[in-house]
Amino acid sequence: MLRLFIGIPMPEMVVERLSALASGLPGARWVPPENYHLTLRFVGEVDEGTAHDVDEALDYVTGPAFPVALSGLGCFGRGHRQHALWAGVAPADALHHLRDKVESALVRAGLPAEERKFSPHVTLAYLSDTPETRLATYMGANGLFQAGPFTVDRYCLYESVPGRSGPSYHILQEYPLGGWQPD
Ligand code: 2AM
Repeated sequence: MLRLFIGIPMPEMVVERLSALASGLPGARWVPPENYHLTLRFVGEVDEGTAHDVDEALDYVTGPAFPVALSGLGCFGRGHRQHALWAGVAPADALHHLRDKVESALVRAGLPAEERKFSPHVTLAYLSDTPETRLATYMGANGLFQAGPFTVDRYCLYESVPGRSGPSYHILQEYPLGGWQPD
């Protein structure tokens, strides 16, 4: 079985900016910079045949390249149950449009529809028992983070491989954007 997701890698200049945020928060398990990405669609565990179908479906999903900027930091969870720290994405219709096309292609390929709302983000850390006061201080210093805009000219099929010090993400396939478009 393969654990798959579809995402957008971050360019080097954004990786550098994001990795500069990775300190000063007790209880944070920082995502290694090589793992930074924006998830378009989580697929989960599938067999090789389904992985092949997913790849084939994505081959038909294309569109223009588009700009994206990162804007602000946020957390999933509430109060002392905050569990993930992320960089948000400035509103970008083209990103939602691409995500919708990917979603339709996967459903056509036989995968169940995604029920969760798309909330684009780049996860920076997973938190456990981070004191609320420390998180508030960190957000006060870094919460208005901005990076980009950068051009999204491809998206990727990733495999998530579990490891002792957390998962590593491998790009299995890249799908270019901005090439020739049919009328
Ligand atoms: P996260 O960054 O918010 O943790 C690989 O695990 C990617 O898929 C991560 O970006 C992760 O989101 C996302 N992911 C993991 N499990 C998921 C799930 N059950 N539903 C949606 N996205 C998931």
